[in-house]
Amino acid sequence: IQTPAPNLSGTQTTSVADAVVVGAGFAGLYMLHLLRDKLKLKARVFESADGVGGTWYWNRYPGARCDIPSHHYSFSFSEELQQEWTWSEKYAAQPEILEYLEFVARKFDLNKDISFGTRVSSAHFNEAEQRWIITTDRGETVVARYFIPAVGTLSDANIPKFKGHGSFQGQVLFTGKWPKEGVNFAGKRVGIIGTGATAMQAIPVIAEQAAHLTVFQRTPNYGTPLRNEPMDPAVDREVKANYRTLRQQAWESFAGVPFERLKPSALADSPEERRKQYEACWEDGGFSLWIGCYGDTLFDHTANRYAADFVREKIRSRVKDPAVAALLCPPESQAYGTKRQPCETHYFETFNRDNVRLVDIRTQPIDEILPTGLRTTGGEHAFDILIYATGFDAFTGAMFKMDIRGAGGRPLQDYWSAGPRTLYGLGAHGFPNMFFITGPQSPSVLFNMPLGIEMHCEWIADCITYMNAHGYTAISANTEDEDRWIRHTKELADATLLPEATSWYLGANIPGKPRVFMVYLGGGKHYKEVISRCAAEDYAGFTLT
Ligand code: FAD
Ligand code: N01
Repeated sequence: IQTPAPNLSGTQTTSVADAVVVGAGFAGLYMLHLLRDKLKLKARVFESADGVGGTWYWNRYPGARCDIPSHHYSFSFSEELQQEWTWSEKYAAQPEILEYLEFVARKFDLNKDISFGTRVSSAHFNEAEQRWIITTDRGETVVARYFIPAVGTLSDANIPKFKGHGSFQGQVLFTGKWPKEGVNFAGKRVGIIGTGATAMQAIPVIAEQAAHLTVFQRTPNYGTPLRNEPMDPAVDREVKANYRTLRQQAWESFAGVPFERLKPSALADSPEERRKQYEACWEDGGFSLWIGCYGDTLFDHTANRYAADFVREKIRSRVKDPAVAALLCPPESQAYGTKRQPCETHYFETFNRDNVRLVDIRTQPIDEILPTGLRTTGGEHAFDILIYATGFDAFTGAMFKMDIRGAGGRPLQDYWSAGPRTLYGLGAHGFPNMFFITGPQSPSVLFNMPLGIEMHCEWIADCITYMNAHGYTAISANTEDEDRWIRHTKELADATLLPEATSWYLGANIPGKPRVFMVYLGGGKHYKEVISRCAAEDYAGFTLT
């Protein structure tokens, strides 16, 4: 299929493509493979990093690893790939996941169509030509029919600007932009701000290497053990012999990972049965206690409190100093698992070490960053290295870093000023031919992401195939269908306890961001049925022209 060069007065056209994809993580890589190798389109990918990997390129902090088993946290689209690649651990660490994605890029010869070290600065829709005009920070302009920002939901760093920001004279690090060459902590005093999933992975490893580590905690977290282990070759053989069934089970599950122990309700069990079930899930590790234990943990306050009490009891049993344990225990007012459940390895035991100190910045907030460290309202803390493990401006951060303008020159930032508006997390009204991958209002971050990414990339590829076959040049979501989907997403979220938390799911971690629950909670299986039906009904809910 040839895209004719458009005649755009006043626009410097340096190249033409059928599609431009932004980002070369799981999403950008698979999207490129489908567009180029299945649809035979000319696709260009731009990636600001100098290599593939996305999350796994940037997050090189000590302890970084996935918390969905590697056999699941991987592409399923190629049986050959599944058989060829062997994971060394149950939960792969960052270097291995990066190696895997580099392997995928080599295997499918993807690098030749990716421009690395290139940031997309803007994407404007030209209505007359029905094309996107995409510009990069290297001065390149590409004109394309389709614009697919695969920029990641968790890729835009949230670095709080405390008073004195920038004045620290030692080394400053952000976990999501960790230096490639690594960091030597030997003999160093380190301060780390944040106790989310990232910090919980990094803290135990850094504590073993540094002379001293000060942890600044605003909100304690219900971490549970990951229980990583070397890959048992027998397990690997078994999985590879039955991969199809395993993936099918994943699709049948709520979050894209099957859990064998899941029971409907914690309220239906006696206290003895409940304890047995909690202990078994605790021993399983990973997300078992969170979403693989009782179906009502995230729906019912009483069921949630049973689980929360259980985790608090475990924290107290792991931390020797009762005062420190009390600080590490989330209060009863904070429901269990309504912030994303962090999986940890010796996190709580780390606070038994002599070289680790926990500072509660909820009661004594950070006052100022100093050249030598920082000052809280309780006193000064000196260190050589300051780490921000303060998370991401999720979903919209990376999108808004680009100047995206749809029909009529309307900025996406304006259209989404009260929170993201999408149909199925795939497209937005007035932004024709722009597709999101794991966008807001899709299962996205509450689903096994490589599988969710595959589902979206395949839907997009099928949609483009359909448009070409029927001679359509543009597709855009209908406003009323967006309204319906947004309402439905909100209703589902409101039926759970999740919107109670001040989490990044709601944008609550970013000052001034609208508080809108951005994840579709109807489960991956149901969601897949919804978007498949939409496609089967000639993309009902979208207008094709
Ligand atoms: P990303 O991997 O974020 O890739 C987006 C890419 O877009 C980046 O490389 C970025 O540089 C590039 N980009 C952004 N803006 C621009 C621009 N303007 N111009 C050019 N390039 C741009 N999910 C799970 O399901 N299970 C897990 O166990 C899990 N573990 C995680 C651990 C960590 C530490 C983090 C941060 C996330 C984790 N996630 C996990 C979520 C993870 O982000 C996804 O699983 C997946 O890697 C996302 O892939 P992606 O391609 O959509 O986005
Ligand atoms: O980010 P977070 P993350 N002053 O936002 C604190 C995935 N992931 O990078 O809770 C003081 O969860 C903030 O405090 P509070 C996973 O989806 C997966 O840890 O807002 N503190 C919190 O403690 C995860 O959910 C893995 O009170 C401030 C921390 O910084 C997502 O990525 C591993 C602050 C940020 O926690 C994000 O996790 C890592 C301020 N102004 C990440 N601002 C796996 O295991 C923020 N904080 C697979």
